[in-house]
Amino acid sequence: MTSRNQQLFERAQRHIPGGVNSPVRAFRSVGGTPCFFQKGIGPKVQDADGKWYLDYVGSWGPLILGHAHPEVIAAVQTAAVDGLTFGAPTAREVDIADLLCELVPSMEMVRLVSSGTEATMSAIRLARGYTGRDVLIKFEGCYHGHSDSLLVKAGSGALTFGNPSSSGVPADLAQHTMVLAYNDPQQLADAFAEHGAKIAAVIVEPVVGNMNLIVPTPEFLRAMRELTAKHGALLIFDEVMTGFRVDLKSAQGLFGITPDLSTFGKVVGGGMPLGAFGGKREIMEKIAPLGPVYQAGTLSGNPVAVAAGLATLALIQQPGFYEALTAKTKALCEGLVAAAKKHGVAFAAQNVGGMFGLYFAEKCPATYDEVLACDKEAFNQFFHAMLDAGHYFAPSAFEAGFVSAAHTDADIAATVAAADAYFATLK
Ligand code: KE4
Repeated sequence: MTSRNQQLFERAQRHIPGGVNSPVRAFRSVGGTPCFFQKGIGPKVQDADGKWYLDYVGSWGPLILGHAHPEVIAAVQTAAVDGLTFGAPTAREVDIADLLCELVPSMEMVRLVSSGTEATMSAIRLARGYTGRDVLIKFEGCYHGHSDSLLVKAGSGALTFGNPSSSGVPADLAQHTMVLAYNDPQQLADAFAEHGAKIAAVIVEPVVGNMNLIVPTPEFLRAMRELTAKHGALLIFDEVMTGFRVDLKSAQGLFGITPDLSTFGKVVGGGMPLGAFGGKREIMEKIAPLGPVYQAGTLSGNPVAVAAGLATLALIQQPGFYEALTAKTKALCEGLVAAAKKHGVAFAAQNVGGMFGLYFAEKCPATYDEVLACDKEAFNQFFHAMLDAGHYFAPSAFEAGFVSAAHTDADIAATVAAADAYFATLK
């Protein structure tokens, strides 16, 4: 008997490419039929067959409070009954702009958009407009959304310019993007030595969540701050995933690095379509209608999305919120590592605040190449065993995972116990 998930997936593929509205959801990396979810409550989601799972994806990061938090739902309902959108300024946008600039001291001004992709695309255009330069540096394994300049893979040589990593991206646009190795300060220094005067910006995930989780070395972060300042390039911290996820101060506060521009998404909208980019006033004043860098959006600053964001940002400021979230995420990682060790399984895990990485390897990777060396097939088997047991992890060995404030210690213990039972079968 085909499951409801299978029926829906078959039907979905008739009119939606791959049956999904975002590729990673299709389970192509792990195999099998994707889950179609119909309900979420706190740390749990229910699929179309009525099966419940403890959710460690949380919609890829936004749901730091868990699913359907009553105060967030109430805020959305209150806003929605007054109208869904006006295409005109609203008081709520002023409120969230004030709050974001208070919570992120490096931001003196902020512009709201509807996704992380829009945030990074706009920040890059702004950096190019502000500096009058074209070259963008990104790092292999980092993902910043799907705007053309970011869908670029490393060039043939170390310091050569990039080639498209997607069809439809013009080669002569990709040529303006240089893709370097994450956590390699020397290579970054060499790039600036050779091309410094042409570099508009460096964009970086200050904790990587898109090649599994990779933690930056202090030397790497310091190098990018010093080199961009020295050569008149802008440092863009893409905090779409790390923003309000790793700490209330985001990654920039956690690491003590002040970027020139920051981008946000996910948590900032509490599960509704909201992104933002911001930074120093003298840079942001280049944005239309004040300045020559055009940027716009029909639903930018949407009042219903902003209401969800404001409710979320209020709740995460509660005393002890990040201490508790970090402790639970750490307990998950330590519990999984201890269970794997007990059964002689090569496994490592680490967390930064409320995001974590799981690796079938002897130790946590620190570079893209080390991530590629992890046992992807072992992860895929783990993924499906845990899914069958009712624990939903990211359907890819190259994604980070997320814990929410709604996960209880008992939920974490139940997931560790399920993993222990699975690891025992590997002996
Ligand atoms: P969105 O356009 O998906 O809102 O944000 C793009 C983006 C930008 N920057 C970072 C650091 C991101 O992680 C993302 C999006 N993250 C992925 C998860 N790997 C979203 C999931 C998906 O693509 O479906």
